[in-house]
Amino acid sequence: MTYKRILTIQDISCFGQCSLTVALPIISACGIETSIIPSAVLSTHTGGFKEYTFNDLSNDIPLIKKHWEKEKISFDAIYSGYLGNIKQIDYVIDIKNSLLKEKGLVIIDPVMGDNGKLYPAFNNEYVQNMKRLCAISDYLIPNITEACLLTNTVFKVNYDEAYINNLILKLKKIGANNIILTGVSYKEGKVGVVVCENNNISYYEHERINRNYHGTGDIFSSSFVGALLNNKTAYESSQIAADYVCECIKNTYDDKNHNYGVKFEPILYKLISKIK
Ligand code: PXL
Repeated sequence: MTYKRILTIQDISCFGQCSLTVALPIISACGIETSIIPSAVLSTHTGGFKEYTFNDLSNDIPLIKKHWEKEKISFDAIYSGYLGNIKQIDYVIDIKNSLLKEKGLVIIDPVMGDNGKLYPAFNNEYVQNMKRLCAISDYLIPNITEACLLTNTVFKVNYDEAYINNLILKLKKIGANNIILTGVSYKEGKVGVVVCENNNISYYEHERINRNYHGTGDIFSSSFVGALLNNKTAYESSQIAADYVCECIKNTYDDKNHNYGVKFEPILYKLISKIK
């Protein structure tokens, strides 16, 4: 059996069940050696908490890269999520060029916003620079908000298949290879993932659970990555990841005190059973 090594670059939100505190356990549980570069350390995520701390770790990134180059450390895949600033976008591109194995995979979740709005830390300049990172992706995993920001498209709550296909087309023009567009809903009570894999577009639809939690995008992407590196197709990986996110929301729904993230840990075994 092959044993793969991935590098994931995103922030550590010390409390809040998102970014590295979900990516590391999920990808590791999928049987992949998981190295990390924390882009920043925050006391919590930026959704719903006030006065969070933010310690930018940008200066460490080139030093870590230099050390790893000397040690001849390389990766089968690189997966980036929430980044702290524009400089870090260039660092991820640089790391891809120096530490990714030949034929290694680049998976980019262009974390910038949701529900039609940018997250508080970002601005238009960041969005413009994010396009350069998306251009080198083998797999790009935006939600509709991020897809609109990246393609200068007006965000719509109600849309049709033509609108979604146009978003996919525009993302391909930016240079993304395969696209996994999350949160696409054509019917009341349903939501799903549009997957453009090797230029074929398919759609995985499932039930919509009417509650939004932070970190579910990171859980989707991390589960997707875990499945993909276990040789599932992008469609299969999307299906597995979407089902797991639904299970995580259901596992949290009844606990009114738990609103900052989802309780993914007790049901990690459900994810693994679909992958192995
Ligand atoms: O889940 C995405 C995410 C990651 N990291 C931080 C965030 C968010 C979303 O708000 O604030 C710090």
